[in-house]
Amino acid sequence: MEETFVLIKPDGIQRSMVGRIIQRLEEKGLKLLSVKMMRLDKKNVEKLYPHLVEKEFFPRLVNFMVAGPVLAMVWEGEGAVLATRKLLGSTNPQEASTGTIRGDMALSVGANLVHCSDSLENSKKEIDLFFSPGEINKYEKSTGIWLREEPWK
Ligand code: IDP
Ligand code: MG
Repeated sequence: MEETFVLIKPDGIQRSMVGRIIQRLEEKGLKLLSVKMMRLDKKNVEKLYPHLVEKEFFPRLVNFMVAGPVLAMVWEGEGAVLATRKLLGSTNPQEASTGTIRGDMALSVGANLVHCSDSLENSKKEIDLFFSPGEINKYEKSTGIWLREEPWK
């Protein structure tokens, strides 16, 4: 089972999209293991986006990410990292397919509602940035077996 890190950005909170975003992830069959509302600072954003710190737009990205509270979450499921990337859609909402969260609910690359990890390796790093091991709730769901092809096994 994979775990992935998902963060609803300040625009998602301000636009009251929290419920809808969580619903999409739940509908897919992913399981919520932890959730934390917080206010990011510049250091958090640098650690979340180390590959972008040299970009011309990075100062704007920081300003945006610290502009209001965010919702950090850990989700679990089979192939959870790629499944969540696909649910979110392309980085630029203008290019994201209809049916994806960014494709359906956003218009601008600078305000694309939600972050998720892009690899299993990065998911572990990002979860560690925001959660301690004791904050991750591992538990069984009675419906979980029906997400598998052979639930009786
Ligand atoms: P991702 O969020 O789809 O993983 P990344 O390339 O990791 O995409 O970029 C992180 C975030 O930085 C994006 O979600 C977006 O908010 C912002 N970003 C990326 N590229 C641009 C850009 O060209 N202009 C403005 N913001 C950008
Ligand atoms: Mg990324």
